[in-house]
Amino acid sequence: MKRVAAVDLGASSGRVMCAEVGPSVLQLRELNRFWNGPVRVHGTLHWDMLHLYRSVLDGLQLAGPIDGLGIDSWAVDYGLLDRAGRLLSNPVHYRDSRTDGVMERVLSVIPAADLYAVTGLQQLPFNTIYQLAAEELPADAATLLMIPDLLAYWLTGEIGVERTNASTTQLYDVTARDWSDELIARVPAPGARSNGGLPRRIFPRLREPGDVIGSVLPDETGLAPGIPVIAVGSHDTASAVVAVPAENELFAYISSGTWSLVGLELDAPVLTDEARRANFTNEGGVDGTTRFLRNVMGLWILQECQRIWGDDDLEELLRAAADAPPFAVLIDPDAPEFLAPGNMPARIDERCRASGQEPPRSRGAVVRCILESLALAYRRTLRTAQAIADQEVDVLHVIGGGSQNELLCQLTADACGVPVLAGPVEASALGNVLVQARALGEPLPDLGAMRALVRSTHSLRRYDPQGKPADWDAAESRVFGTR
Ligand code: LFR
Repeated sequence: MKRVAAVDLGASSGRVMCAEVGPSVLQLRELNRFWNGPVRVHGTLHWDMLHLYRSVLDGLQLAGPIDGLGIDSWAVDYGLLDRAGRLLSNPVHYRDSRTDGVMERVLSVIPAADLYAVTGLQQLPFNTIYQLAAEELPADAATLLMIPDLLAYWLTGEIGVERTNASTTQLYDVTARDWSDELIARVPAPGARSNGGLPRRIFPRLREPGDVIGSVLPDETGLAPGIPVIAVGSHDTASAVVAVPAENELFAYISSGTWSLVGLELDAPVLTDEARRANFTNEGGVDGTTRFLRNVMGLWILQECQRIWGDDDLEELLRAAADAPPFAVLIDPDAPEFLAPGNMPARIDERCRASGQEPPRSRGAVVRCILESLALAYRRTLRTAQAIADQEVDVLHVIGGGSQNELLCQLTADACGVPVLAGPVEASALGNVLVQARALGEPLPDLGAMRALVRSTHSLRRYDPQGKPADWDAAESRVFGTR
C-alpha cells in the first residue's frame, strides 16, 4: 500500500488530495481546495502563481507522511525562467486576448497542414505556439516550464517538461516524440510574417509519466525532506483519462469540467486531412496512448453566467432548467465569442438574435439552452471521432466534476444515443495517484489494471438514452446545418 498526494489544478479551482493506493484500495481524501482563476492586471489576464504555490504547500502540509507527490494542471500555459532560475513574470492566462489574430499570422508562415503533420494538434487560438508568437521573448528567458513543471521546479530545484503537457504546445513532434526543432525554428516573431524562430535551448528535456523528478527541498517548503516528486500525466486531461473506468476498448469519454474534452483513446495518432479538418487533437496520453479528442467549450459558459448573475445555487438552476421547455433555443457553444471571460447571458442573447431565435427569458431557460447545446456538440464530436478513427463505441464515460450534473448526463445519453456511465468525479486526481503508485512499486502493470481498480472502488451512475432520436437530428441540423 502506498500513501501519496495529488496536486490537481483546474482552471477554476485547485486541490490537494491524499490517497491510499493498494491491492483493492483506492481512496482519496481532500486536504484543501482553493480558488483559481484569471487575475486582470493592466488589461492582461494572469494566473496567480504564488497563490497557487502557497495553497499547494498549505495542502501538502496537512498530508502527514507520504511516499510521493505528483502534480497535474490545465495545459498550454507556461512560465519563463531566467538563467538564475527566477520566474520572469506571472504566467499569462490562456484566455487573455494577446493571442487575438496571432494564429492567422503564424499560419501564414507555417501552413496549417505542415503544423498538423508534425504535431497532430487541434487549432485552439491559445496553443502555446501562438502565445509565444504573440509577444517578444524576454532577452533573459533561459527556460520554458509548463505549469506543473514550474511547481515541481520550485519544490525540487529540478528542470524538465513532462511529455503529456508538452504534447499540447503545438511545438511537439508527435511521431518523433520529442520537441520539434523544425517548428521551434519557424515560429514567427511578434508582428512579423516571416520566420523569427525561438531559441531551442529554452525547451528542456522531456520527462515521462512515472519518472522521479527529484525530492522536495525541505527548508523553505516546510515539508519533510526527501519526499519524491513523481511525474504523472501532468496534463489534467491525461490523468483524467487514466481513471476512465472502462472495461474494454469500445469506449468514448468526456472529461467534463470547465472544458469538455470529448474523444477516444487510440494506440497511435491520426494525422489525416480528415482529422485536421474536423479539428481533432492527438494529445499524448499515459503509456504512449493517444488522446484523440476535441475541446468543447464545456461548463465554462454556465460558470460565467453564474458569476454574472451572482448565483451560486447550481442545484436550483438545474431544477429550473429541467422544467424549461426542451429545444427552445440552441447555440454552438464553440463559437469564438464564448471563449473570453464576460457577460455570457448577453452573448447568448446576441447569438440567438443573430440566428433568428427568441432569446431565453429566464435563467432556467438559459441553463437549458447551454446544456442542450453542449449535449448536441458532444454528439457531433463523438460521431465524428468514431467515423475518423473507425471505432465502435458501446459506452460513453463521463468523468470529472461535470459527471455530477444529472441533467447534463441524461441529455448527453439522449443526444449521443449511447449509455452514459458517470463518474468518478475526481478523475484527474485518481489518474495522478495511480501513476505515482505504480512508479513506487504497486502492481498496476497497465491502464487496464488501473481502470479495474477504479471500477472496483468507485460507484458509477448509468444513464440510458431516452426520448426521440429524431428530436436531436432536427436540433443538430438547426445548429450545424445538415452536414
Ligand atoms: C482542461 C484543459 C484542456 C486544455 C485546457 C486549456 O482542464 O487542460 O485539456 O485544452 O484545459 O489548458
